[in-house]
Amino acid sequence: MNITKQKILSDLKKVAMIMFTKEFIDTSKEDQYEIFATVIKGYLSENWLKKNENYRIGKEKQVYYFSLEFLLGKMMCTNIINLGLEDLCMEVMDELGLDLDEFEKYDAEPGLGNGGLGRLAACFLDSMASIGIPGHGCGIRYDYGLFEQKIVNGEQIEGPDNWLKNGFVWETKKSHESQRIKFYGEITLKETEGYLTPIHTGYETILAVPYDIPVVGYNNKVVNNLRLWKAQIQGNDFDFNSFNYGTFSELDEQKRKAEAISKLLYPDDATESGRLLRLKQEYFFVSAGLQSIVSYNSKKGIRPSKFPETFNIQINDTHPALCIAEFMRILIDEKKVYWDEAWEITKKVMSYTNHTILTEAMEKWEIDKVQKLIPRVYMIIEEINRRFCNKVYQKYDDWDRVMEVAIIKDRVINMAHLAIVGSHSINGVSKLHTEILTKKIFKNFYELYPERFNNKTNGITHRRWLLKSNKALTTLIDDVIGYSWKDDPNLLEKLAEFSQDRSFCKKIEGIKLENKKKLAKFIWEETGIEVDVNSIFDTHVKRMHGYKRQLMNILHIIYLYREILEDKDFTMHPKTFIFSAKAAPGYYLAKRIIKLINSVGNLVNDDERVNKFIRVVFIPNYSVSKAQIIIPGSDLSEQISTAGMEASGTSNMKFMMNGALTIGTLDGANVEMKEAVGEENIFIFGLEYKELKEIRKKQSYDPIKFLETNPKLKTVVEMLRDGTFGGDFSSIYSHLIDGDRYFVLKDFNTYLETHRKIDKIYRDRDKWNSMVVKNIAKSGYFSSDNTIRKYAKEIWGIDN
Ligand code: 26V
Repeated sequence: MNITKQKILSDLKKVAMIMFTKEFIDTSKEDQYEIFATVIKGYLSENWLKKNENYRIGKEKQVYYFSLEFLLGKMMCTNIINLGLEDLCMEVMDELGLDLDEFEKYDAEPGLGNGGLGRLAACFLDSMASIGIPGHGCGIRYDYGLFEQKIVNGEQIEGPDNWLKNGFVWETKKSHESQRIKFYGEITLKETEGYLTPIHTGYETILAVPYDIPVVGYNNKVVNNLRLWKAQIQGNDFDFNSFNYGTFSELDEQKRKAEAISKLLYPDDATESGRLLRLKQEYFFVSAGLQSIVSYNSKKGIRPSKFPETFNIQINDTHPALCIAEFMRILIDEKKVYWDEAWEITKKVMSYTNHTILTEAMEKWEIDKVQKLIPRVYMIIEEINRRFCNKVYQKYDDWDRVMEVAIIKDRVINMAHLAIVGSHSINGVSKLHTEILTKKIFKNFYELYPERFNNKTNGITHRRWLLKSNKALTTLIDDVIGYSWKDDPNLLEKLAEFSQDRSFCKKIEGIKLENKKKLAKFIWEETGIEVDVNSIFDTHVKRMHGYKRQLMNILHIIYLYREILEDKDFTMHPKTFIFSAKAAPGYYLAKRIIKLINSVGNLVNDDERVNKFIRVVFIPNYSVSKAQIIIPGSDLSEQISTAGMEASGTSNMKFMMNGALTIGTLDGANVEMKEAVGEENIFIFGLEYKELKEIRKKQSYDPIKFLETNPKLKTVVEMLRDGTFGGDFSSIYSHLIDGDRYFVLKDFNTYLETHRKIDKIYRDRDKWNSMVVKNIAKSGYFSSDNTIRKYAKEIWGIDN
């Protein structure tokens, strides 16, 4: 299709007429957005429809990425960029006197994820399409995404994220491809023709209706599919023959119950993890996705034995781990494959990615719940466990050993164990994380199946995180090294030659300043706080969690506050500390830290003796679109988790790509960032994983004793309970001195020193700029295109 300015203009006219029976220019701004987005959707639809041909389904291996979360962010602009229509659309907007940025405000934001894991899934979809891998997403179409955060009196208040309220242009409902999901009931096994056939009676059926979202590849005519399932009651229409008010209200109740399944995304939270509705969600989308994949392949005449050559299923964390048992169920009960063959097929098809080593985040389900909700699937899990345990027993002749790896123990199912036993590949998301998996968390499994374990360091898509979010930097890079880096971000490396080129470095500095101005304006609009664009923008944005140590950052700010007040000769380059973070609704400590940041902020920002040096800003309701403004406008990226606890981190890579320097611990992908850019171009501090391991083993960390030798820090900590900040922060105080498992105080001094070092280097503008350029140059290594190529080759058996 040849798209020209004229064509877009005439399509806008046509679509306006069809949708609103009006001339385009006579419609409202919001309607104009919808018309425009519909026209763009039309352009991509041709290739979307053709995807089957493109990929020669049945001949080329397909990948299905199963994930409970896809944190997509707004899609209009990235679709335009990937379709190669950016310049043309700009021209059209100019001609019509319109503004694309204004249109973007009306673009719905699917925030269907909690944080890193969901955003990674979105970056992976973008990369699979862009490098031409037939990879599709499978998830849930939640009516409500992650809660909306408001800050009232410095505290987090949660509200619903009604992201669908004005519709979502990019999706297409595919009712005719709906699937039936069975819950509850009883199973009896009946022997017929040599097979044990399960007879399922008394079950409830929920209808899973698919909504497809196009995933547009970058300039390559590929459009993949993200399929999100919505839960509905079966048979939407009422039976008017048997209609009476009694059955009507019963139906209403059933409808409400059924639709609850896809009502909302759970905020990751230990207290929520045991909820039945969450388990229902997991089985719901796993079953819908697998049934649709199998029925599609069966219709194409592909036999189960050929499934491993035809498709691969990537399990994103343990949330879709029921895939293993459900796939077995389909193969055995519906396709009549014998157990042993079905098991071999399952293992070849499935692969599992682990995203956390935090024990409280490891999914476990009580067998009573599973047995009741999905009785047949439970029987299969039991059988998988029985066979696996027998094998392990045969190998070690030691029941203790068996119990360490058992899938079912103490009447709970360990979902990670199920995922490992049923997959041919298990991967961590950074070198350090994978090492911890094989040496510690899954050590016993590594001994059993060393060949299954591998590392795939996370990545980010430069299309959203540079081309879209930092247009000025994109253009400058084009001018200096040409355009080819956009297809191959590894070529950003060419920028390294310019790290000593003063005029180039000044341009980089100029772009940063412009982005800081945009961010400053945004901060003003969001918080009413005025910030100085010449100060260092020091940014800490991610979920609020103990291990991410926002607390260490705010303690450092309190420390500076005191120094400024007490030391007449105090000086530093002014700094603006920027935070944005959502806390899980039931995570009390995290919520208190939000309150503390806001309270300290009020004190600092209102005190003229202090605010000439430091200011503190908390931007409410962190989201993908806010990240797209915050990250390009930052100078310093805070990646200060307790070593060993952040599996990878991905915002670290986004900041790097946008020319912010990192202050970080040797944790997750920071380790590899240091390797890539060299230790002189990153600010690493703090205890390493192995050192912390020793401290834990010897139990040699005593915060109270530690504070005795650090009087200044002690005063800071005491301020948490002496009323300086208004509220009661004694819970944070107690957390810090009662053997804090995140070692905040232990790493504090080196953190402080590193900030002092940064202060000095920042004043040497040439040095700083040259470090910035080196970081941008090496950031291409962390492109998710690289990551996906490795998944394709080493896990999915696809050579691209
Ligand atoms: C889950 C939970 C649930 C229970 C309460 C506490 C808690 C804390 C963390 C989590 C994490 C869930 C998995 C996750 O999002 N992991 C993140 O995955 C990213 C992509 O691989 C990775 O970059 C982050 O380091 C990792 O935390």
